Amino acid sequence: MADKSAEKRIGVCNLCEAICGLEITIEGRDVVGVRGNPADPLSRGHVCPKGVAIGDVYVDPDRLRRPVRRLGEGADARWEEIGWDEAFDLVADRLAGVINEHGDDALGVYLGNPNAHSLGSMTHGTAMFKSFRTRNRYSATSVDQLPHQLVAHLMFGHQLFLPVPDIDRTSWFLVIGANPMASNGSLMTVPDFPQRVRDLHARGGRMVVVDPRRTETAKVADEHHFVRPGTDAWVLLAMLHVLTTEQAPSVAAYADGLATVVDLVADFTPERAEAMSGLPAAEVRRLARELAAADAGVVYSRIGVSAGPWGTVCQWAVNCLNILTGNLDRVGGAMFTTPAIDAVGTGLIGRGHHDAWRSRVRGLPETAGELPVSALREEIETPGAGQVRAMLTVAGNPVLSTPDGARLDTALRGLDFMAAVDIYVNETTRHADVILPPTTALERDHYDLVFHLLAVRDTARFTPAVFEKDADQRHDWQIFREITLRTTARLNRKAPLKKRLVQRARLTASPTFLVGQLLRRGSSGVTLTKLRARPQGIDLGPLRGGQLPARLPSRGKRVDLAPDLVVRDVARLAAVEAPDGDGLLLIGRRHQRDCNSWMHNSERLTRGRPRHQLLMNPADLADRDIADGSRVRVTSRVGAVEVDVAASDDLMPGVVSLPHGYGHARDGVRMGRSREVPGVSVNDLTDPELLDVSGNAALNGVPVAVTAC
Ligand SMILES: Nc1nc2c(c(=O)[nH]1)N[C@H]1C(S)=C(S)[C@@H](COP(=O)(O)OP(=O)(O)OC[C@H]3O[C@@H](n4cnc5c(=O)[nH]c(N)nc54)[C@H](O)[C@@H]3O)O[C@H]1N2
Ligand SMILES: Nc1nc2c(c(=O)[nH]1)N[C@H]1C(S)=C(S)[C@@H](COP(=O)(O)OP(=O)(O)OC[C@H]3O[C@@H](n4cnc5c(=O)[nH]c(N)nc54)[C@H](O)[C@@H]3O)O[C@H]1N2
Ligand code: SF4
Ligand SMILES: [Mo]
Repeated sequence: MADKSAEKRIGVCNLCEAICGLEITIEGRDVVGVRGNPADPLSRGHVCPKGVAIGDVYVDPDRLRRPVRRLGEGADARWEEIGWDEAFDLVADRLAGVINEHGDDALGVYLGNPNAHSLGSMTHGTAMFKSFRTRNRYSATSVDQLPHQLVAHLMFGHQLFLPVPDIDRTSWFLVIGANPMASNGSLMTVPDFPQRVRDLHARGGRMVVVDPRRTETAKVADEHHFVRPGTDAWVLLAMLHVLTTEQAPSVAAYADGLATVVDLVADFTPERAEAMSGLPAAEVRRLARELAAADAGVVYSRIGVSAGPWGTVCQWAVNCLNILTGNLDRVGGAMFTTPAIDAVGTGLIGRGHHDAWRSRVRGLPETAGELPVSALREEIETPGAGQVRAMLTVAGNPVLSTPDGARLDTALRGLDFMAAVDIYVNETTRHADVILPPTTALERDHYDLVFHLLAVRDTARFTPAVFEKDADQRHDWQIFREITLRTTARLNRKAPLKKRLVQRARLTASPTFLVGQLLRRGSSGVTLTKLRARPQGIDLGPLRGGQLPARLPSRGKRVDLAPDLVVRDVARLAAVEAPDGDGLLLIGRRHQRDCNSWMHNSERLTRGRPRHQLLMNPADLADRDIADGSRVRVTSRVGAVEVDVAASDDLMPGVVSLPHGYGHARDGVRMGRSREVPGVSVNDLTDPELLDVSGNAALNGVPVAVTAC
């Protein structure tokens, strides 16, 4: 095609939380170039290999563009394209049928990670889920950041009032259980992490990493300490112990419960932390003192800790460390964003609640209306009133992403009906009777309602769709609207007419229209017109300190340093006397070129050295007479997998690591994907019985045995 037909468009990457601005070169319907947009005030030109591959999703011949209905089962399954109207009616008939016959809770829903990255899902998906009054609501939250949300709700009064590390101005940065060099940050929207670390060093700042693996982040840090998986709580509480015993602790006048915190950590000495975690007591003391002495310091922890056995206690301790050292709400510390659309302050997202009801079979508590996904399998399989008989999954793949996925895989076969809103036939959606595929990132308008809330700088950006959708495609918000309206119309128990009319009006307004309205409710002065004129984004400046207590969402504008739930769980922690067993502990791993369980269809992302292997310390291999590169059998309480092993000094002795999101060929069926990718699913080993007090899965620190095959 002639060069002059190439056009440049500004787009955005939705493949991780860094939300990089992109400059996309297109020729007709083809993406011919993707680069970071240097004019973007947040991402400043950054792009990673995944962002460069975003066009691969758009052109992928395996991607679904029209609804499909499944004929046959398992290896014999065939998919037949059907019309949208027929698909919507079929889904609505069957969902309403199950609800009418068996009650609201007979419908289970699961929301996957890409929902957070779609505007239409935030504006319309939420309304759809509300219209189903089921208690069987599940999402990737409970294999991820649930402890962060629960702690924010308990301490600050809102589940998404989350402090963000002010990485651009801090001088001392402690990273526990996160690998932003691979993940590009999480609950910290931080495009171009590598450059920001270089800047930190140039200012004379330090970064310390605590992780059972010497990760890519550890390698660019000033120091790295190994920690035994699942034992960070002892380290963090010992740091609090040092802070509260070496100086008279004080906190801002708006915080309650300091005396309780001091009591709680009294017995958590650095020596005890060393015995549990392997991190030397002298180092624990030094880290606490350095944090206290730093001009501006911040402790940051993520999924290595939140998806561990003590995620809630750990996130609470992280907040306490930042608060007791005066670093909360302070420049260079843990700060709160001031987004143009404040989903917290405006009540767009509810403040949250906990344990208002429990799961039917195991009695696990809900949080903010969701049950732990570790309970989903048993809620499908266990007969009785409230049993899940139909499922709706949206942008999710729980067979690969939640504990004991293999059993969930089997359980899904027993459903009366399943529908999925997804762009692929994946390991989960292959069980659906109908799949409804929405448009993808390049075909839809975007304003980020979630990740501006969590960003290291306040900015606002609206990116119109790069490509217009085909007439026979649907946006996700249109799919949510149709499912909601057609299903609720078929329910025996109808909402009052007025409520239904309001619902219809809300669902009919487009996400873009709603963004305009929401912007007008804020005080930033940013409007949709201004954003359309500057698609690279509008800079609203660095994070602002000194916002508390005015911005606190809690009633009474107080911080609760010692929520009851945490106090009780610290007592449970205190009763643990010694690390149990001396077997191997399994942890997860992310790679820069992976994207949870999808994107393996992109040839440019999957080429290169294989990265699906079980990583294991050479000493642990030698102990078991296992050769580097051979095949091994990994066994846990729930299952076993066979996989290639690779020796790595980067792993702490006693720890092995597998990435999640692999293991695509199940029962010899290769799903709707044409590319073959080696590897197994780590979640065939993780255990739904291993839970944090919040109900979040403890995916890290799973006891396993490794033997030669
Ligand atoms: N052992 C272990 N397990 C883990 C983790 C771990 O660290 N270790 N991490 C956990 C975490 S943090 C997460 S977030 C979960 C993720 O787990 P899930 O959210 O369950 O799964 P994803 O792999 O993100 O799958 C997303 C699906 O959405 C589809 N999709 C992509 N874009 C769109 C879109 O725009 N619209 C729609 N409708 N569908 C789309 C893709 O085809 C894919 O099938 O995995 C968790 N599982
Ligand atoms: N390239 C890429 N980027 C991604 C994703 C992806 O799949 N690929 N997924 C996105 C999603 S959904 C999320 S939630 C974020 C997550 O972002 P991160 O939290 O940064 O995720 P990970 O890279 O898995 O880092 C977790 C780290 O915890 C360590 N760890 C494991 N167990 C323990 C423990 O017990 N204690 C301590 N201290 N550390 C431990 C692991 O070794 C690992 O280095 O990444 C996002 N970004
Ligand atoms: S860092 Fe994240 S948002 Fe940025 S290009 Fe890569 S995947 Fe996309
Ligand atoms: Mo996640």
